[in-house]
Amino acid sequence: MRTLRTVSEVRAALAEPRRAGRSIGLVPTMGALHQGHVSLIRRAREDCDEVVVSLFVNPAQFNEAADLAAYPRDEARDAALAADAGADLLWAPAVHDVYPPGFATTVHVGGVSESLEGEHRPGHFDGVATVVTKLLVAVAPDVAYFGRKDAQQLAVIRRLVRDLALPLRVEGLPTVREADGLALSSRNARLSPDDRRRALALKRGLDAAAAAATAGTTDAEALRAAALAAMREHAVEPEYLAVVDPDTFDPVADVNGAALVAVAARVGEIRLIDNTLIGRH
Ligand code: PAJ
Repeated sequence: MRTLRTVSEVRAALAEPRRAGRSIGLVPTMGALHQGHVSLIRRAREDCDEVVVSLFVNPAQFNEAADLAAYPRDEARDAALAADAGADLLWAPAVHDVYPPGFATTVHVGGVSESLEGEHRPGHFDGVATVVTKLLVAVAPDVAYFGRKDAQQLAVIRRLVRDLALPLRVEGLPTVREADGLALSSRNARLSPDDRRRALALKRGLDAAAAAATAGTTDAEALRAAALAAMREHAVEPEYLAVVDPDTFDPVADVNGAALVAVAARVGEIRLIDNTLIGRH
């Protein structure tokens, strides 16, 4: 596996494989790789001839300076994990490679980016959409891989790719979890032992909503109430807890097709998100 820094290096490295008709898969990450990231890289390895993993802690998508400062960084460890999972190229640019002096462009995806994460993290999805556009344009992959753990991000990226008619397929892969159900996240390492136990509130809340849906409840308020009660058993209050359409992220009042239950909560200092699909899907 080779490590590259600049957009020109990436273009040069992919020119020959592209000429030879080899398929290219891209897995965008911010590093601190865990088994969730590894599942995306492995899938790209199965599907594609050339696997590119990008590693860039994107300042533009952090709406809290402290969160950006505390974000774990260990390129050597990430490089070893990416290579082991089957990556051919690791693109780990510096901030000035992605945002050279005078950079003045923002990609804004309307609609789907406005609720939930968009409301609670102002500017976050503009930062995500801008950097992902830059990664997609530089690598020009046939397939790009994202996790359903960040369901709204996935919906924003699908909208972006459709709206700009970018010639690639977007794959959304299932959330990888710890044995007890906690969704893997680079931020989990920063939970204290007590908060690690309380962090289960999110999954337990989602499970309660899913169980109520399976038992026949379709009213979103009743589903939310079931989830809230389960979360409170762990002494966690959600920042938001919503039943939404999985494509538009508009609220759903009565679930009669597929719906997504999405939750965000602060556990100690750490902000966590999770979601689950309910209904017919
Ligand atoms: P990051 O948080 O590093 O996540 C990179 C990819 O891994 C995302 O597509 C995310 O949804 C996926 N992922 C994270 N945890 C997962 C889990 N437990 N199971 C399955 N997949 C998981 O998301 C970002 O980086 C950034 O916003 C990025 C898209 C790279 C743009 O900067």
